[in-house]
Amino acid sequence: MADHAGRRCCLGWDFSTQQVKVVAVDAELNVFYEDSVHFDRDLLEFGTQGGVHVHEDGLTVTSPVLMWVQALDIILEKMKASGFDFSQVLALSGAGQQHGSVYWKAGASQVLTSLSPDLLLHEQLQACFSISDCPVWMDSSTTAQCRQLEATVGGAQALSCLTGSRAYERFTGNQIAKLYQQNPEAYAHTERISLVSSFAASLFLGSHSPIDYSDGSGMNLLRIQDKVWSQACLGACAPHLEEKLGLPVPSCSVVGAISSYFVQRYGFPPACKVVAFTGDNPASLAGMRLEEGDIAVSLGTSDTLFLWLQEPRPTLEGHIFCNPVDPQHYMALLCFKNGSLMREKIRDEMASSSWSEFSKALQSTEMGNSGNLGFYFDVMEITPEIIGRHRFSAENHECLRQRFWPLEEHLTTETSCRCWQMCLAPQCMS
Ligand code: XUL
Repeated sequence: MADHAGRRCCLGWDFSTQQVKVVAVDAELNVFYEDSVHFDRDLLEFGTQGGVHVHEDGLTVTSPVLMWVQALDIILEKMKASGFDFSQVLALSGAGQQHGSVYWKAGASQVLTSLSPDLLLHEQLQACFSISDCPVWMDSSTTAQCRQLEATVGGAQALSCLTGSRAYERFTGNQIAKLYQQNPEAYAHTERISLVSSFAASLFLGSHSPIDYSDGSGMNLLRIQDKVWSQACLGACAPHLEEKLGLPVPSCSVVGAISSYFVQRYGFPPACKVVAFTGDNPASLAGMRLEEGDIAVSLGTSDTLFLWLQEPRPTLEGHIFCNPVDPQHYMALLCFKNGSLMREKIRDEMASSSWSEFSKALQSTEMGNSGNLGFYFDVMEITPEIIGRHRFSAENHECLRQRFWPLEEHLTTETSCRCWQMCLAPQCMS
């Protein structure tokens, strides 16, 4: 028996881009158990890189939904094998990468409520999804749908005032619109659309778990002031969308008790509560106990900067989400796509895959690198919308520019110019 037997606890789950992770926390908030499954390393059969598949167009990015389910099976089995005392788990909740969407096929809820404890989840949920590859936050293939949505509600600023953000390619409403336009049959056969967070909660709940206000704010569909779906936005994206999304709930809601599958297979107590899962950034704001005036920077697969806000003033750059801790308040977020994967790539290319070599190279030049600057965007960046590697000398001359055709063609003249100005490229300042 593990040494934590009899220790009451809560479980926290993280369904992020590259892994699924669990922590067990006791009443004094001590983390006494941690485990993770890394998609690329531990689930080789799905062939992901960084947890995703980047499609040939360079813009479409997806992850297999059954990979996420199987990762959960693996962790739970590891916990069981290590003697983890599931009977002491009072409640669980979790976080998911934001914006990604899961499409449950008609009949899925029936399967969820009648799972056999003798089989693993992924063995029973094979036929439950109308599409096997889910669009995730790294996707930037929905520019046409974004422009349609903005046009419907009176422009980018109007959409931002309504939903907290202008239309962004990765935001779920635009992804749903693309699915509806390109694969109307799959859309018609979908009984429920979840975010990655509410999908993960649904597995534990044994039924469709609602989307929470905070993660729901990353869809371009939720009216962030009154926390209801915007009929105008729903109508612009796809028909019958409201019934496929269900009603959104506050992020701290208890959505129900754990499903009998987990009670019977792993020994969870039947009264174990499932608290709504939310997006990874809102969860970080809550977990870091941010207060008004604090700013947090998170360096991960995506780099983000976020803060607690009382009064939202949505603009054309960045996002306002409903606050996960206090539903009367808000949070602001900036997201950068070229985060840790980009840093690791440069480390591998320039410093023999070693951070200590990388640090040595950094220390070999004076701080500030004599004014020489480099910007590295191997995938289409979100803030600002730009791609390519750009290096500038102290005199503001571009010394090296690696272009990324055909993706650069995707940039409109207006956004390219805005990006160039941010990079201080002399040729664009004229
Ligand atoms: C936030 C965003 C990313 C994902 C990554 O808007 O797109 O930070 O949440 O997990």
